[in-house]
Amino acid sequence: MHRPSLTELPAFKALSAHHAQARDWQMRALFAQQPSRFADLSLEAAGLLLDYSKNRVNPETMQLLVQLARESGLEAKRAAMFAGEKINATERRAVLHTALRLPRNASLVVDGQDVVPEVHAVLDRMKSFSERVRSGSWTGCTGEPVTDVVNIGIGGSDLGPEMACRALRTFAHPRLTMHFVSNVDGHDLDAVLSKVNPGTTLFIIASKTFTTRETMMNAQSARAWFLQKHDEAGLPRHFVAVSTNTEAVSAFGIDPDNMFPFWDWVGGRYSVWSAIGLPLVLAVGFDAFSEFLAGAHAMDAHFLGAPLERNMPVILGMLGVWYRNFFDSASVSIAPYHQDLSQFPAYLQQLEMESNGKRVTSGGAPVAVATCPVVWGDVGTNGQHAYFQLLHQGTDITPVDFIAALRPAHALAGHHAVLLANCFAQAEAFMQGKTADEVRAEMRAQNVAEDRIEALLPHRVFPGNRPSNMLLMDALNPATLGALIALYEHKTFVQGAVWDINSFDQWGVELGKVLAKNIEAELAGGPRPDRHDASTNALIERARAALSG
Ligand code: G6Q
Repeated sequence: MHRPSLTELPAFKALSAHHAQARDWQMRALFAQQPSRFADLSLEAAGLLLDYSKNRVNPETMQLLVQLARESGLEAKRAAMFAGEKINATERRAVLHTALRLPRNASLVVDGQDVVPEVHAVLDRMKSFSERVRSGSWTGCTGEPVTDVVNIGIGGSDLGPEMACRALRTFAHPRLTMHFVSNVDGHDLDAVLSKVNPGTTLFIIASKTFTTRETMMNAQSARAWFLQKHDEAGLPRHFVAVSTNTEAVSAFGIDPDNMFPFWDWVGGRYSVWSAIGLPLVLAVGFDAFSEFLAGAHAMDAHFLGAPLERNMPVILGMLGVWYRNFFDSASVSIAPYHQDLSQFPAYLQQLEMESNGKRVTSGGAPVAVATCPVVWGDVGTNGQHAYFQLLHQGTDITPVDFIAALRPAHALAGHHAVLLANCFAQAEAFMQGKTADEVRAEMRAQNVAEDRIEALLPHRVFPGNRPSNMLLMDALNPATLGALIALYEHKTFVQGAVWDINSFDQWGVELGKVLAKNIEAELAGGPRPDRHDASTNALIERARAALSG
């Protein structure tokens, strides 16, 4: 699909001109002029409310942003993705995480084959396996039920299930403790192995390719650890695999009957909905996992069907484009006011930055504008006592996405109202700021001397006018979590479509992998390394000495 460079599109030019005025707008004034601003600039879908009224936009801005989405070919690209066209052109793959959440009675024919029955056949296997583990009828080699599940995987084979298991911890089976090991750093695996009992531990080796260095090394070490206590005959009760590579799974020694497959059209960072979600199914049960899929499917239906003007992923994505490309905001902060979403910023880091951290268009030309901002954040209220200072009074404008649930999943009196009060107050403070007159009045009321007031004034003024979105759900549950993740997946898609980049490959991770392999061989001994730069040679020398000593 060829299209003109982004900066040549009429809506982009119109937005550039529009921005020349918009950059001076004050949101305080926009709220004063438009009493219906909340009603006008908020919408609900799939159990989520998005309030985007605290942004530096007016109706014309929103109309131009939607026009830009249209001129970027978003609608055709969206249709191509949902239809299973090979939109990941550099890897010649379809991108069909949305097919993983289609109901059983749907149909989606790709390359002459309906993928929905295959998807549900694997779901059925995940269901029966999880029921056996949860009920205790699946026992370890000593005859005892499983108490601990260790997922060994990295990147897309780790971040999704780990984030989701934490998010839904209040729905989890009381007997099962979930662990996630990803890092090749042995401290990661060691910390888990030192806590669990081999006779009651189930390892899930999760790797799409089943060749990833970190995962294979951790899997081999876990196997060796198991074999120190039990014999080979016990392995099938304790090791299962999630992969697309049956041969490599068998070669590792895992029975293909204990392998849960998925397909090359599921990208790693979009794979929590596939068998990669097995830890989540074990933790919360198949019914809850089905609700998780249904929540995502509801967001898919909204993204496909709602007019662009009332389309949550489109609005979220285009507001991001507005700040990235017109205000030069280099980062975006994610602030979940929900402790159970503590891993959500890390999850989004991979989702957005691996997808849209690209510098060439799908046609291979340099992108004319800045692409993915840095995504970062942590739970509220913790962030307030750390880096929110920079968000309030630093020199950059960093848009913030607040995420909160109206109802808690705990019974501790009072906490939730304090949490929500802080969440809403921060968004209000970012928008309102505090003017010099307000600071003066406040300090005079406290009888502070005039010279002291003037000295402190610049430090105590908050510029305000800092944008944020508020995402609210009734409660964090499998369905709303599914919808939330799918919302950000589609937001990422929208931005990739506007920037005309391939959001589904990740060539940038390759170079370091290859170099690490070379250095690994050098660290293992052999001739002294002299083929690197002076710095790398010297570092390798030091490590060689330490490792051999
Ligand atoms: C995600 C990436 C990457 C991948 C890991 C693990 O989109 O491709 O994070 O998920 O490198 O790969 P395997 O599942 O093949 O081990």
